[in-house]
Amino acid sequence: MKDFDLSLYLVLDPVLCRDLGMVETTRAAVAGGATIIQLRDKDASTTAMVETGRALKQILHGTNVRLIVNDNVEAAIAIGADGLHIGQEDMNAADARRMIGPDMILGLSVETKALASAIDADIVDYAGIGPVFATPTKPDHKQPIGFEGLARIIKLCPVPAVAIGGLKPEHAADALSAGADGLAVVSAICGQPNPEAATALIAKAIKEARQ
Ligand code: TZP
Ligand code: MG
Repeated sequence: MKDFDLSLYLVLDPVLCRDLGMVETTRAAVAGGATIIQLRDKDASTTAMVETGRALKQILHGTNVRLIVNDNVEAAIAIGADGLHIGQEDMNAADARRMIGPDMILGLSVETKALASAIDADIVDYAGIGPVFATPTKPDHKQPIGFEGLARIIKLCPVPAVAIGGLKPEHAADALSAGADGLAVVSAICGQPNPEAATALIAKAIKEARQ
């Protein structure tokens, strides 16, 4: 069993993080209680991804916080990241698994019940499910599913799931009740005046929702 904690999953956005930067935002988020970090930078070259990824890896060294790289298999491998996250339009999960080998974590974005049912738990380690709400952070996102849709999709999902899309601290209880193992957020942390405090608020909400 792979060791990763989806509770508070920070997905980095280079534009929202422009003031503090993705590396310092990650440092703050880890101090605030983030449990897993995704480097997501759609426009970066592989070289730039690798450079940022290595800096992130240094920050995460000695913590239990895992580093996941979005889409770019080459960068994920070069960084020595803990995992790769792919969307439905990126690459076939089986092909991704062959490229990254058996030990790296593989995450897959899932927007529908059919896609959740199609997951092979021998290939994919977790699913990112959403968007729960419409969000300006991902302008091309699919139809929002709400917490009811989230619950219906998670029921059919054979792997741990993290909810994403417009999530704020006040959504922790609903996301967890729907069966999610955690909340994935971008704008609730990236670009916040105090990312550490913003992360701590979400961590607290998750902790309270679990009690
Ligand atoms: N995938 C589905 S929604 C989304 C991604 C990457 C963006 C979520 O951003 P935010 O700011 O947490 O709504
Ligand atoms: Mg993608």
